[in-house]
Amino acid sequence: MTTLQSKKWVFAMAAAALVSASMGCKPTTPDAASVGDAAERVYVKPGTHDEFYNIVSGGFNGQMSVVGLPSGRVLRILPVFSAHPENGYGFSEESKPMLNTSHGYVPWDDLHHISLSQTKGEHDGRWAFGNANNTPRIARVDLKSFETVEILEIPNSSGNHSSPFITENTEYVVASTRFSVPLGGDAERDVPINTFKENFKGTVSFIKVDDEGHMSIAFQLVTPGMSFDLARAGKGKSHGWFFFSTYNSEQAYTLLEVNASQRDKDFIMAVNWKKAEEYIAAGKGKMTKAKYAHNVMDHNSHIATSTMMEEVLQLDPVELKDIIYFIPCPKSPHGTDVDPTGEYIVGSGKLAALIPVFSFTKLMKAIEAQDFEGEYAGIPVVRYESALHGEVKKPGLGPLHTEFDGRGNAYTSMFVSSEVVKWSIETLEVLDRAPTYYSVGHLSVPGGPTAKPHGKYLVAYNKITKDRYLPTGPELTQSAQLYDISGDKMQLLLDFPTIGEPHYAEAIPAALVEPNSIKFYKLEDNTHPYAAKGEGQARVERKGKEVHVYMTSIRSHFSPDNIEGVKLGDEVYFHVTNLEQDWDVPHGFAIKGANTAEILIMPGATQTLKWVPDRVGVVAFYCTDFCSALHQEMQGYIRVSPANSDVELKYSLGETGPQ
Ligand code: K7E
Ligand code: CUA
Repeated sequence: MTTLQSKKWVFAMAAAALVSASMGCKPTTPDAASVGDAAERVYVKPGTHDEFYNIVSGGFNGQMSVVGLPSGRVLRILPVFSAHPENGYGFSEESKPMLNTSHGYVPWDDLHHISLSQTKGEHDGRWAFGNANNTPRIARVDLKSFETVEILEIPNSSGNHSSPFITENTEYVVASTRFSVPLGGDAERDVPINTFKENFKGTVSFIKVDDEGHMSIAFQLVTPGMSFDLARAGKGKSHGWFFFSTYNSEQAYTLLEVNASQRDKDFIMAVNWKKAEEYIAAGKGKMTKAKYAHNVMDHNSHIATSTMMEEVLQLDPVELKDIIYFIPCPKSPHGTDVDPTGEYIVGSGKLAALIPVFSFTKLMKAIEAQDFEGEYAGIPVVRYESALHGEVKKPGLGPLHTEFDGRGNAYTSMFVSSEVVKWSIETLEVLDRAPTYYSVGHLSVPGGPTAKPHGKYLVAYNKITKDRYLPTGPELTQSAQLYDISGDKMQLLLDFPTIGEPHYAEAIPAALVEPNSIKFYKLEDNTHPYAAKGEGQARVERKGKEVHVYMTSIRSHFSPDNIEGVKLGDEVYFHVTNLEQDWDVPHGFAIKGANTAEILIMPGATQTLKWVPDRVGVVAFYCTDFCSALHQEMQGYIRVSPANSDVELKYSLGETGPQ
């Protein structure tokens, strides 16, 4: 970027700020803490820990990252929907089934939103859920091991954006479709695109989460064809309801940037899921054919299995009254967010010049009084004014997402005017605004989406970085910014780079997660069929063309480390068991010519690398993780002979031949 372009950019940002100023709210420069003061507030002394875990979506990288707050240090990258070169996720034979779908193996997806499990509306530190947008799925990460342990594909969905938002006792996570498409069998799906209005439908799936965390699709609502964008569960008084933002109520199927911005208002869809449960209990709803994968990682064997599911229960909310209602919401709402009390529902219309705040109490009264302004595709539309608590006037440009601090304040991100705007939920007055650098997307306050936010900090995840860091070619790291929100004025404390492109993130007090963190897997609980639980069990077995190496690793050798009798045409499976029973001692395994990858084996676990030798010779393998002073000695050799050779299969450790 030239200086000139960079100046232009700065000018554009200034112009955006001016526009918002001319709208009647003065932008303030951040009430910046003095440098020394800010540095002290984010400084985490060597040897001490951060106060919060920030679980951050990676967007187009399909991962989550774990960041410490307030330091902004990246602690870990968690592979979820993408194969990961750091630990072999998606490459090892054990983990490959995690990325299986009804379309086959999908090694890369797009993860936008995080939901942490809750009990009674508060974080409980058990699981983090994430959504795959492109091949619709929901994943569950166990916060004891920080591993992806379950992935459920969502059938009849296309673009799983409005997902995986969660109810206050983790009864359900939801997944709704961004793109409406024709549903049903081949004949129903093979229709002209311009028959959108007649043939295209949306779906909203409610996924049951049981006490162990296991997910299953409880039911799917088939909705009018439109786009679902985001969602939040009711809580407290609105428990039992769920709110979804929608756009493209125009039902456009081409040039959406124009054609889906025609109507003055789209909708927030209110779903009474307790009502849906009543209908199901009364035997309503229809089992329909659907093909979707359910993948589970077994905790003891560390082997994932993928099961293809065949049906899903669907409900038609046009026919089954009182499950859904529409609330008009200005101009293509993006975020819809529910305040900690559950009374207020905030709609953020990306193209709107105000932020409407709806009242759950008023919504219930309006529904009871049938105070409707009409119907949309057979669903009642509540009168806007009847459900409205009030509007935040001239908040800024391009409102996207809102978080809460538990002290009666809301914080909304303004994508176009690049700022965070703090306002009072009760009076709807703008209280403060702070610039972001630049074009902010989601915000995260620790506990922000729960009934009891922890307040204290707010992180802004920005879409555009431009000049904030040293340039690294055409692509720059995305950028996050940490604000102190404990006082009346927001104070910018820290910029930090992110992994991938963060969309939503949640932050949870370290005290709810840290004490439960697993240090190693117990060898005695390892049920992997190819585990060697001691060097005495290390061996090599031939089964036709397959050679299975039951290998162990411990500081600082593999057993066996000399193998002969492998021939061209064989498939060699290295099943490596890490015998260590100590925290933070993984071993790695790499062998030349492996077309899959390397593997990294946690203490007590077994992982498998498949290797098909393609030439005769002696090939070295070695440990890739620096595990001891003699790590460089942690190696071995395998001899590969011609296909017709009669070298017999043998293996050893520490045996030397004639000198
Ligand atoms: Cu606003 Cu995908 Cu939640 Cu990004 S979405 S910012
Ligand atoms: Cu094991 Cu290095």
